[in-house]
Amino acid sequence: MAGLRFRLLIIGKTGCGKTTILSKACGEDEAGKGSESRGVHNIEKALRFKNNDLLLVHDSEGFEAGVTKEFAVVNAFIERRATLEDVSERLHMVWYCVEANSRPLQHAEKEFFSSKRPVPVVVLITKFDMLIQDILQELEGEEENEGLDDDELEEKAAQIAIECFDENYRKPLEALQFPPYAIVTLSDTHKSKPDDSRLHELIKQTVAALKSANDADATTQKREEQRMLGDLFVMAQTADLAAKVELTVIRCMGTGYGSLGMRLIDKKEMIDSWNTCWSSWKGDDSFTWLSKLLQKHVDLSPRLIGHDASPDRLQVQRWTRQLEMAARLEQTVLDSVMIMKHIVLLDAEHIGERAVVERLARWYDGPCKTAVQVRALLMDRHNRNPHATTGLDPEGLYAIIRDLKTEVPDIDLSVGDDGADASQRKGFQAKFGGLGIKGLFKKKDK
Ligand SMILES: Nc1nc2c(ncn2[C@@H]2O[C@H](COP(=O)(O)OP(=O)(O)OP(=O)(O)O)[C@@H](O)[C@H]2O)c(=O)[nH]1
Ligand SMILES: [Mg+2]
Repeated sequence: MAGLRFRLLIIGKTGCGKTTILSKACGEDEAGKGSESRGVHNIEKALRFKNNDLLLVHDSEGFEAGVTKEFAVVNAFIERRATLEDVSERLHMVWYCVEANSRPLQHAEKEFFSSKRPVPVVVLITKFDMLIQDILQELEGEEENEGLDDDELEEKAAQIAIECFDENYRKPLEALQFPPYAIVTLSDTHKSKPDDSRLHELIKQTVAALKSANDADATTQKREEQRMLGDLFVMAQTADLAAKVELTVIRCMGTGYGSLGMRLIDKKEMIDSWNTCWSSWKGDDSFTWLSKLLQKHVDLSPRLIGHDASPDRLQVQRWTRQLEMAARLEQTVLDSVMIMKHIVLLDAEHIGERAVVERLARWYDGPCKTAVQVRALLMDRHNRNPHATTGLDPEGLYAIIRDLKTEVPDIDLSVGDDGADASQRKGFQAKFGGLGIKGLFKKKDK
């Protein structure tokens, strides 16, 4: 996969929210133009993103209704790009954006989905929050709603918006000759901390669309290629951390169970799966440094299941030897991804601050409650079947940490003499949201 970039085309009318979605799902536009260059795009010129070497995005040229020139440009682009033999030049995915409103499906959509496309397409119904707002305003003016309080009114509006989506978009789109793989509604994408923008659903459906793009008679090589593209997209996207965690667990376990023993997991493989988070480090010895740091606080930690000094040593002695080895490997995988998750939440821009990362890893290995929980969950699973000779499958292993809440470090992670700088502080706040980050930026003791 080395050097390969995921190539995405995003189309939709001017102002429907394309640039905003890209800023959340792909990172910051390298040219830093944001929404300034609205409406004017050259579809051939791929956008790149800061600290993200895995993604190229083509933006449509103010794609408007049906038979216009732009429609022909987009069509020709897809036809040519999506059928290229060379996977690095090929178009891998189309996001077709439609702004939510109460109008029925437009001619452009009907036309677009009336021909077979040689590439998976997902429809994004954007600004769904605005549709709800419009409906809410109408409801507020209606006599029959006078007895409802604000929450009840909002709930009613949301319900009507979903019905409207079903009638105006989902059903008509699904009835077209070559419907999109999936239709995802997006809300409040422009807000820095939306309650639920559903961007993670967009990531999930995009990956599913890639994996399902094979015909029944697709060759093994083709299937493998699509699977690889799905993984590449998960690494490249910046909107769904859980997807990165899952992929990392699966990839680590894929290489881990071949020969049980005191084998350590492949840290490079693991760090690679978080690629966008580390790309700003490229070119120096960061990978080696991070690998060693993880080994020290994971593979060589006395927290490891089966350690002589651990209080549940007796329980583990009832297990088969193979199960003990498997459980230890599982714990190293989960500990590593949990540390990585915390590092990412620190803010990718500042991962270069080694002192901060090291302090965080030490915290995980010490007072962090998540680490204790991970170990307890694994112990519980295996105590149920101590005679097993194999450990958990990757999905089962991921399920152990899927619902764990992110624990915010309550230690001093500040950098430099004056504590964290303002931009780092902002990064933490954006990522951790309202999780109570007080105490993160205590000034360093002099
Ligand atoms: N209410 C609401 N507004 C949004 C949402 N997403 C984007 N916007 C706003 O819509 C406006 C247009 O968004 P852009 O992302 O620039 O749209 P675009 O499709 O890239 O537009 P062009 O580049 O001109 O084609 C901006 O003012 C955004 O803040 C959303 O989910 N809800
Ligand atoms: Mg734009």
